[in-house]
Amino acid sequence: MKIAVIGAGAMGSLFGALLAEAGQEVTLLDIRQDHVDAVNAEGLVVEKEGTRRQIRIRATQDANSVGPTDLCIVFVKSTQTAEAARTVARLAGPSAPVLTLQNGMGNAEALAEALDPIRIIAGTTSHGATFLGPGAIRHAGSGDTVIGPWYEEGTAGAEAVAEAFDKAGIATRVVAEVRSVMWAKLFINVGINAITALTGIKNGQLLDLEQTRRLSRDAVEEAMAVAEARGIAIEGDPVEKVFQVAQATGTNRSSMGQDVDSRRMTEIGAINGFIVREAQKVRVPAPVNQTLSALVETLQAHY
Ligand code: KPL
Repeated sequence: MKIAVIGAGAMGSLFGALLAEAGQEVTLLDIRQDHVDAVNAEGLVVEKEGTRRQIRIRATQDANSVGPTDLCIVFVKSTQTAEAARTVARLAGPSAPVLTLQNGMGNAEALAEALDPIRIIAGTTSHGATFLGPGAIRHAGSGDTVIGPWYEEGTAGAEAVAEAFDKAGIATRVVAEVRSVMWAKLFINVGINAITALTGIKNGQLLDLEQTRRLSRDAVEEAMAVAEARGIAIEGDPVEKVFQVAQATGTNRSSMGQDVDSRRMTEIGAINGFIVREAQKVRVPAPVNQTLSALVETLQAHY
């Protein structure tokens, strides 16, 4: 399968490398020249639990040199999805599926504005990865990947993608109703990302103090009220799940924490900011998410 990964940060590079290692014809498309040059020169270095693999994979900054592809996987930051959608429209085969596994909400919608919506597959992944520098990532932990069609009734396109992922060691489940899975992941990001980004702590440290536990719980409960008002099915106890993920990824900095540390724009608008906008639509109060959003926006405005 000819695959393009749009956005080769930690997660895009990881998925691309695992698929390339399994024999797929993968190209990483990224704007960072130093990363592209390093990957082309030496392969992508993947560190995992003290081991180090060097995986041969093609990388480029030039979308015109890539297509037509059988599958595009979008991994850019949510702030860049609209632009990525235009790139995908140029390089993907006319009916090729387009998969988003990005954090936050609004990405599938942005892709669906530029591309035939029935091609779009959305999902979540709980693999952990950190960008170490040009040409190198750390695979911090394996997790589940869940995907499903964004609009279409059938799951045929998603099944083919899941098969390729499974062969690459990326355990993947296909569901018919992907929106509630994406909300479940959103609750996790709502409860962890902004708080860790603002305070400089690691995910696990969120559990150490009653103050951060309460903030996290309040933010997630507001998000749950919004989800309920939108008719989204909520499974299990999302607050408990947030605490479990914080524990399981305890030594990691969240992706938003890493963004703030490196003075990059964050995905706040697709996470707590998304909750604030949805809350306004359904007239549910969301003061904690509003405050977290305002603080992260202020922080990044003053880099
Ligand atoms: O998805 C994540 C992120 O950092 O964006 C979590 C699950 C919080 C892991 O760090």
